[in-house]
Amino acid sequence: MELRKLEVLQLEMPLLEAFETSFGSVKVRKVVLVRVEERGGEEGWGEIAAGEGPWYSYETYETALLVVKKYLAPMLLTAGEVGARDFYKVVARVRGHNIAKSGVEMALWDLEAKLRGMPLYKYIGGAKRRVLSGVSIGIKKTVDRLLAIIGRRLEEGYVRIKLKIKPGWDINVLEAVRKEYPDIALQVDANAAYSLRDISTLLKLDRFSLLMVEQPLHYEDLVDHAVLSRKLRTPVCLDESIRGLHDAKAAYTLGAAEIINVKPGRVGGYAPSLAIHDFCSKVGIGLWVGGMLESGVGRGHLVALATLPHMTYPNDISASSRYWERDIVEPPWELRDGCLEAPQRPGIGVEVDEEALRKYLKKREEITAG
Ligand code: OSB
Ligand code: MG
Repeated sequence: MELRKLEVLQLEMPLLEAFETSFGSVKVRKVVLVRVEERGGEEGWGEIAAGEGPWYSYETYETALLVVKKYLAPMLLTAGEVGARDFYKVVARVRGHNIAKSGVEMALWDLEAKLRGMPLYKYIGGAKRRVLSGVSIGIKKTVDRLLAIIGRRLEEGYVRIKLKIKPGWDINVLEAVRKEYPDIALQVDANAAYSLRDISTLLKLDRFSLLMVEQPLHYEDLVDHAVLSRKLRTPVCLDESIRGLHDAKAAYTLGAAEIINVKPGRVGGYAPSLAIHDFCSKVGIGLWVGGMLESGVGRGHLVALATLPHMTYPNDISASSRYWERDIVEPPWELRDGCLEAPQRPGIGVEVDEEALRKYLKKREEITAG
């Protein structure tokens, strides 16, 4: 395919409920969408899931916009005939900035699948249509409030609950949650809030039959995770530390993780996600798909990825109604029997709803082949 233009759209989407983690709180999600259009007029959509500030990652929605507009888009628009698989050859000079790259790369995959008339999940080798839907619950003002929210999410049908933890909001909270809900599938995510000095607290996690503990230690430290992983019975899952296949291999060699959370944004899109998937399925590291409060567009890509055969744990891919009053896609993502279903329509399989988009749109910029 040959691209005619690339657009970046900036949206502000208020979350139904503020989302608080060990690194901060978000009430209004700054969503950045990428729209690519080829010469024949077909379009593809991607999402840049960077945060507002450099807290989860060094990238922010503003650094990502800069990198897309100044480097990635000009490289792509002058590359002539390109397939989604060629993206990393075309932008090979650009180091890092995976979240920015992923937004563009995923739009190319959506477009390419549409041109072939195929649902994206089939195009990438998905093995199932229904993906298990878990929900990630932020830090709350009180434990009672948290217990009430867990109850509501279980009623809605989510198959697994993930709780954000940080020093002071951990063992006490888990004791209360397990008292009320002894048997639910439960895991925790620290977003790098602990160090090995907290080992006595971390070892107490073994009391709660958790599916896993996600990113307990520093976001760059595989060695300390390897030390912890040998001492803890609860499986260690890495999120922030895995920025690509190299990190997954290093984590495996060191014994730093039993499980990896694949976020296409963090690793740079489909090509790196597929590489990590194939490696982990070969060496026996567990996998699932994480989220970063994406709109319905980004969610479509998460669903497609989660259909891969080795994605076996429940994913952080919740229904549209968990995040937004009104999502920007038609149809919105809905939970059925604890799962979201990959659509059979071409590409990500949902349409961007222009009317809903206008409600949230702050800025739309176009970069053309010139
Ligand atoms: O660490 O998994 C995380 C959201 C933003 C940034 C980091 C994380 C998260 C979540 C939310 O846990 C998952 C979702 O999109 O529902
Ligand atoms: Mg995480």
